[in-house]
Amino acid sequence: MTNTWQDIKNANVVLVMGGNAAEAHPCGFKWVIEAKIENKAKLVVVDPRFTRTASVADIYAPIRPGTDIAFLSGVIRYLLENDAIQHDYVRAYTNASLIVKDGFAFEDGLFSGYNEEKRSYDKSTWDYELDEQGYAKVDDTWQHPRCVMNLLKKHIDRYTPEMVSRICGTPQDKYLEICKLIATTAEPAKALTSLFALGWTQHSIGAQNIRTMAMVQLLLGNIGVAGGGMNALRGHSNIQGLTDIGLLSASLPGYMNMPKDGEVTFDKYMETKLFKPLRPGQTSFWQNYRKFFVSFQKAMFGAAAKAENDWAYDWLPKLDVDGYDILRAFEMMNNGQMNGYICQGFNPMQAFPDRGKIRRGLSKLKYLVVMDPLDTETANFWQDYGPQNPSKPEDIQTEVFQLPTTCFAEENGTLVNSARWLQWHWKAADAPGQAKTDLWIIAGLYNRMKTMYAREGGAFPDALLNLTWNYADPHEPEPEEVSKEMNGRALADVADPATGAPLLKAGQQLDAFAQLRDDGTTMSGCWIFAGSFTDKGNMTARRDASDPREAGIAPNWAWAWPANRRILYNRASANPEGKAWNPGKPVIEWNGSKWVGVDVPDYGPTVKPSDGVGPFIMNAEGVGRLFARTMMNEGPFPEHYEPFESPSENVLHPKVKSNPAARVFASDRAQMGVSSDFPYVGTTYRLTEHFHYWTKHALINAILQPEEFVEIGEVLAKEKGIEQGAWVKVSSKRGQVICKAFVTKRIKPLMVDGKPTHVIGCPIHWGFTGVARKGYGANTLTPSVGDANTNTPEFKAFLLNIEKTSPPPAIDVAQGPRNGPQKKGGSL
Ligand SMILES: Nc1nc2c(c(=O)[nH]1)N[C@H]1C(S)=C(S)[C@@H](COP(=O)(O)OP(=O)(O)OC[C@H]3O[C@@H](n4cnc5c(=O)[nH]c(N)nc54)[C@H](O)[C@@H]3O)O[C@H]1N2
Ligand SMILES: Nc1nc2c(c(=O)[nH]1)N[C@H]1C(S)=C(S)[C@@H](COP(=O)(O)OP(=O)(O)OC[C@H]3O[C@@H](n4cnc5c(=O)[nH]c(N)nc54)[C@H](O)[C@@H]3O)O[C@H]1N2
Ligand SMILES: [Mo]
Repeated sequence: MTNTWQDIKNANVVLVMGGNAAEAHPCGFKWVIEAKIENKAKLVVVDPRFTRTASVADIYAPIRPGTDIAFLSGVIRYLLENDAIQHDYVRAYTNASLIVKDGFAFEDGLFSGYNEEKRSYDKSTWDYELDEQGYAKVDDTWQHPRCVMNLLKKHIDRYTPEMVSRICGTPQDKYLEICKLIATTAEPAKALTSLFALGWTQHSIGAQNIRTMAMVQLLLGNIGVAGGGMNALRGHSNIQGLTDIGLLSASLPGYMNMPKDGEVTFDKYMETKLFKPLRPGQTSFWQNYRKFFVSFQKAMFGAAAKAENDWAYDWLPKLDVDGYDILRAFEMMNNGQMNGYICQGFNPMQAFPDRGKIRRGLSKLKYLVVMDPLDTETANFWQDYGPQNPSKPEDIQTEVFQLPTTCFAEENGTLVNSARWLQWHWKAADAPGQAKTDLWIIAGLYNRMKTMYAREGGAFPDALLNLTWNYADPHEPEPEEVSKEMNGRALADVADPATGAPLLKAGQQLDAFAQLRDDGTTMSGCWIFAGSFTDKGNMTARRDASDPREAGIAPNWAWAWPANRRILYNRASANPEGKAWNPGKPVIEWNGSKWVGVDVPDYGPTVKPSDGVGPFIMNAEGVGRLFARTMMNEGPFPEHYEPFESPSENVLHPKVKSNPAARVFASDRAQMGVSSDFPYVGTTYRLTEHFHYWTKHALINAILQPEEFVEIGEVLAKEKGIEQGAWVKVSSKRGQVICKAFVTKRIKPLMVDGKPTHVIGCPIHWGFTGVARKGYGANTLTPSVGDANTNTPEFKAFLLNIEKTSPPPAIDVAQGPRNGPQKKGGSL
């Protein structure tokens, strides 16, 4: 989230599109209700299904899964055509006036620079025209045909209301009603908040869905202000923390990049990191990259990371591909290129697409380690045989090690929530049985490997042997110790570079990332967390809920990265002179000598409004990007592409149907179905009553939602002769699920390009372990194709068929895997 949960109450319009907050975020959703009641906010919901969120909406519109870019591009067209943009904001705080290079082009669905063989772009034309000093050229009058504003107008011109309705199946009157309401927030004192989750991310054009909305928000002047923002409602309680500390395979902590194998030296690596400002006087904050990186290396390798060895740069792994994401890992397993796999708190048999492929991959491993408090489908993958899985358990040679762990309630630690708050939690109970903490297990693995390397040597012992491991008990580090390490501390006395005055004493915990140094005198495991655990104490354990100005900012509750800032880009809440756009809800303002307000300002108190420093301090141009330069892999502007499996042609450019840069392996392409065999659109989602694949192990949840089902509309049910509760066979090119049909009024056929299109909804929660009835799992059906930027699988739009069928033979709930052998227990 750029903003916070509490801040939602400040919105005038709440747009829930690409998610179902009332069901997936029921606690946070109270702030939407608060906005409706206290702030007279209007709630708009755009979802293929009429959800519980939709049930309290002022306007609900249906949409065909995978077509949000067309819808939102249409919104941009509407805003520009009706002059409903916040002009002063757009001029001062976006790149609308910057001039793009000659040579940039878009034709027949492709941007300039496409390489069909590699399925990727040479992005060199997707950039600004520079002047002699290396600054982007500007035309404030918006006359230049290649200024971003004019290119944008041209690009979105095709998305007329007729075209939007033709692609999305959304009735035109509903769509225009929504455009009109969204447009009201172009007023400086009005804000719209965008709440989204997987309905936008889980597509082959997922990241561009979100970008399109970010562009809408920039045009409306809704970023950085109270009640505005782009608010990703995140999933697991600590999934924000997962990305923050660099657990994605191509990242290092704090959103730094893992080195690539071409970056053979530290200097070469740094060449692409220090973004020189693209406009005069801009902050371009990543210029501090070296400080963050060197401090990270000092946290990793301590005294062994020295200037002479380039801070042990050589000890970091180098990527030979874009990243070892999960789709790639399973592709490699299937190709026999991966021997072992450690699943820590991960159940890919349930969670990843094309379950047949997941199972085949796991079957080829030599060993599989599962660290989990529960007995998962992944740990038992070898049991899941039957009609869809020809291999028998005795034919699978994979050795499975199950290491039972504690769960969050059985240990101390922090969770980072969607609002970027690090919140400490306290252990509530001892773990049962032989369960051990993840820290104990990882420490055990590390200590054993270190001993083996020290004793026997090995191909590359340096990184392992030099890893910092200064914990009081090396066999079980305390969460507090790890948190302090993430925050970072001074390794020597540090002086203020400007005045020479002493700033930090050796050993002192850092108060802020501004104190980080690139000379080896500071260390920090994750620079954005600097300030979370200082010598004053554990800031994440703070529980003061007071909110002095009722602004929706409780500055002393937990700690938010960066710098305890609650609203990102909050400089944009004030006009270029430093006065709040919305005097009723100011965030920060210039009082003549400094920045004051309810939140921690974006940058230092001495930066005057007249200095002209833009609010988007991470960007080299200092402004928000309507044209995304070289950032995205499929284009600097968003474009509508069909899902990889879709019943519709791409009416904008039939030759380029789907995202030309999306991640798809050849073997997966062969597994794509066509609409003549699979005529309906499938989508998958969660239910309030279950949390993923855990709660089927809990009796109460298993009683609330006992068994697998799919939802279909009444029209389709009638066409196919399927009664309420009938057994159906739901199939895709990759597999089939036999479950009950739930016939509902909440899913209606959509008229897409003149044809009725039916959506089949598949909740995701059932499998073959736990106490709920056994199910196949929705990912038996889903395709293995990933977004071009994030590799997030396309779980939300694919092709299905559905037929009435007789009950499957093994529905006795006391049996084990539906397709598998008898197993004791597991009855409801
Ligand atoms: N009770 C419960 N809560 C949870 C979870 C859980 O398992 N159970 N899981 C947590 C996790 S990990 C996550 S990531 C979040 C996910 O939170 P959400 O993303 O809100 O959850 P989903 O149920 O996947 O809902 C996605 C919604 O998007 C809609 N949708 C599908 N395709 C499209 C599309 O193309 N366009 C639009 N506009 N909408 C579309 C679906 O109909 C559905 O209503 O939930 C978290 N909260
Ligand atoms: N078709 C389809 N597929 C989806 C989705 C969808 O919408 N549609 N959503 C996707 C999303 S957003 C997500 S997040 C994934 C979720 O996929 P997973 O994260 O794989 O699923 P979970 O069941 O949430 O969690 C995995 C395991 O973590 C264990 N665990 C809990 N606490 C701890 C702990 O402290 N330590 C350890 N070691 N283990 C622990 C749980 O017992 C559980 O078995 O599913 C994805 N798959
Ligand atoms: Mo998630």
